[in-house]
Amino acid sequence: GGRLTGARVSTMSNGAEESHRGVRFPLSPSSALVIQKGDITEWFVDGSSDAIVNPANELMLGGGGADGAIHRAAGPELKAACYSVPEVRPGVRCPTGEARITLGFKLPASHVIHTVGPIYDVDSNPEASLSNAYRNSLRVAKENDIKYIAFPAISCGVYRYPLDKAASVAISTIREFSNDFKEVHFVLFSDDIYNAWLDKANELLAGQ
Ligand code: AR6
Repeated sequence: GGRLTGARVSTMSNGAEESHRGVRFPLSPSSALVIQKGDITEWFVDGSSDAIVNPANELMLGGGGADGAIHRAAGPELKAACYSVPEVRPGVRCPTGEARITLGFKLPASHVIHTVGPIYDVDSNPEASLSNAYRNSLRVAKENDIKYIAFPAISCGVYRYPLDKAASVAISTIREFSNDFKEVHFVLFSDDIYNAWLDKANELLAGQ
């Protein structure tokens, strides 16, 4: 599970709390951002309405990276559910910056929110597109009464978004929803991304 219960916790001078589960930054009295290393396909919060976010492509029928791992872990029902999402134009089920929700099937999380980040070198406004991908994922989650949500580093793999810039967009967009979720998690696959996110959160959220 992704929750911090039972963890050994130490409070840092900027108000963040660190434990073996990652680092927790308060966003409001009832909400926190949690940054942790790990595999997003394993993330869930016991007994709660939870969702993981899938960094997909516009066709929404699977791919490499986290998308491939999520589809493998969810089983073939996920691809069938994605196939049922109507195309908005040929080959496009989810335009860049938008989000769609399905169930999680064999995943431990109950829902998957599929979003499409920008291809950094191709998109005419990658910052706006990445911000929209986070914002629309959170909107769809809110509409579905999800209280715990986990993101990977959208666009930071195959789509080659620079890590420091991506961390800045991710954390500042999540801040817009500081009263809407109990916990927003980043589950990050590698040390370089985890460290980029922690540095940015310390810069943007210190002492809140
Ligand atoms: N858990 C958490 N993070 C992961 C996992 C995992 N299991 N696997 C990879 N990552 P990417 P994008 C990290 O490439 O850049 C797909 O083919 C990875 O290290 O998955 O948005 C889609 O179908 C990286 O930091 O997504 C699209 O065509 C981050 O997740 C395209 O790739 C995102 O990397 C989307 O590219």
